[in-house]
Amino acid sequence: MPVHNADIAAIFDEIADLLEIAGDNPFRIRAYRNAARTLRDLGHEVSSMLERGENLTALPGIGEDLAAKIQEIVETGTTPLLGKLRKKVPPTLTELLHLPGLGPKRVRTLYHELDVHTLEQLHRAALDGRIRTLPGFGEKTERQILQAIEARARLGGRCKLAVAAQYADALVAYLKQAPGVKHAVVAGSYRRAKETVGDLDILVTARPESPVIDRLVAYNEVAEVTAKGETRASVRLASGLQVDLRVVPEDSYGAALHYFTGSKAHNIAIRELGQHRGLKINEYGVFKGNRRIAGESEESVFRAVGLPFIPPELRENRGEIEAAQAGTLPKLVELSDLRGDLHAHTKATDGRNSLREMALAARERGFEYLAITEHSKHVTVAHGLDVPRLLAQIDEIDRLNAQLSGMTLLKGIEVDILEDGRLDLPDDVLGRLDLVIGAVHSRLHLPRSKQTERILRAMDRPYFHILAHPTGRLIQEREPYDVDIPRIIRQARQRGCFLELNAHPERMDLLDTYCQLAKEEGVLISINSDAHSVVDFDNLRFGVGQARRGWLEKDDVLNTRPLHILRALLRGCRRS
Ligand code: DGT
Ligand code: CA
Ligand code: CA
Repeated sequence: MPVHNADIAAIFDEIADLLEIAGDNPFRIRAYRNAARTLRDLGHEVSSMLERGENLTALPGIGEDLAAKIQEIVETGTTPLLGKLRKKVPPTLTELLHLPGLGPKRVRTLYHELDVHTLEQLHRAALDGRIRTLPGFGEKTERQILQAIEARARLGGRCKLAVAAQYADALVAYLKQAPGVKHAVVAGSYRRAKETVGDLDILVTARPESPVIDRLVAYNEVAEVTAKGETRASVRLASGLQVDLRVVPEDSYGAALHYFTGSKAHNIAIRELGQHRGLKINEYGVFKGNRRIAGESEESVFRAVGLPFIPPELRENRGEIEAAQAGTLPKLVELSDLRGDLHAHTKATDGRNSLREMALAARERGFEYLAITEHSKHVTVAHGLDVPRLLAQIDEIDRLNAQLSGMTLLKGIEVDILEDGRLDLPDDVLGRLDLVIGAVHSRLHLPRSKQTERILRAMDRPYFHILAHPTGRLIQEREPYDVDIPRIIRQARQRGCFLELNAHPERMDLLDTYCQLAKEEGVLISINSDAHSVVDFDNLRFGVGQARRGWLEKDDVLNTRPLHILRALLRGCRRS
């Protein structure tokens, strides 16, 4: 089985986790974490680099020792160090480490004092009220732990969209190589750009004799075949992702694509529309009696029930059918509408690339502008900027802008919103920037009224343009803060400022339904990558997907504006 960068990164992360629990040297732990990140961000497979005889130490953060470990993993699938560490600490403890509020020290205490080393045991201990009795834990921590475990259980085995995309792209390309295959596409929640997917529903059109099902079963990442028939198969990949494959004849393509794209609620509503017209709709076509009247394309299916084409992201039966009937479907924003990105980090804080590298990569993508928005000093883990370092970066941006043609760097900051709603840097400094993004990174568990008040107060400061990742949730890791988003959206409208849709795969924050609300209130959304390296701009694709699920059009999105209009809009949110 081939070893992908993601597999090696997962091993390094686990090593780092186990070292942390064992109380190892922080520098060593950091080295493994950085290497994991390097591997995940890399645009090509290290296994191919090794095949070509290239030296891995050329990669950032990879020294001799790590290069040797990578080689070992590529050759054998693992490294003895992992086995050694797993003997020292129960490997299930690493799962606990990823719960909010649980650092290595607390995980060690749970293990030694309560003999807790699995999530289930932790859940049990929290339910029994045993955790609050431990030194340094308390009732609040216990409640947090309980909530986090329950949030995780609700999400079950779902996979983040950006992660699913890595597997989907490779698998579809592979299936297309089977003889007799015409179309191969991923339908289901994936095509609707849901933030997480339960499985991949792959639809293939092929000649009846095509060996495409055998080809799927022979895929080298298949771990288990759960069903196999003439026209369908289900498998589980080594990554845990489930795949359903359906093969239909070419003339059913549209009907099958519509059916398997869903959502189920949308399908049922469309089928009812058909019934009123005396039509039967299924995955093979649209039928009047025994005669097939449509189904070769999705358009033909919609046309048969008197509707225009409805984009997949809208198919949730949340008003799209009524809008289609009324002729008021939105013309959804597209990736190519974005003229720039308003949230990015560099090496100066926790990013991986230099200012120049980020600027050149943005220009390469055809961006007209890129805002550099480092963390402020309050975020010490990210080495946030204080005033002198920010001023130095402002000068550096001025110098770079003077040299660059065709792309403008905007001077920004992702400034921390402190607990009382003040910002982490003084107004006279913020006033020198093009753009101030405010973000909550601490005290995430304030009661709803306090958390809301804190953010509203920050939005009232003289320099405040965009609220970053408004709900603070991390998919499958952390629930949103308890905060009144509708109230914040109304305040943004009054103040003329903006909300971010953060396209980082773990965030995808703002949620689609709130995007819709912002649109109704006339508050523009900025679709930002929150890039920490040049490859992160790729994530904008998923941010746009989420924006489309939120019914956003080009004009509803701040960073579709040309630079001079953007500047005017930013000036519009200044207050004396
Ligand atoms: P997921 O996988 O949980 O993220 O969500 P989906 O929407 O991909 O759901 P999935 O994989 O169970 O099924 C794929 C599509 O197949 C679904 O979106 C609509 C269609 N479908 C599945 N079951 C039914 C059904 O009972 N009735 C109808 N009308 N459509 C169905
Ligand atoms: Ca699915
Ligand atoms: Ca499925």
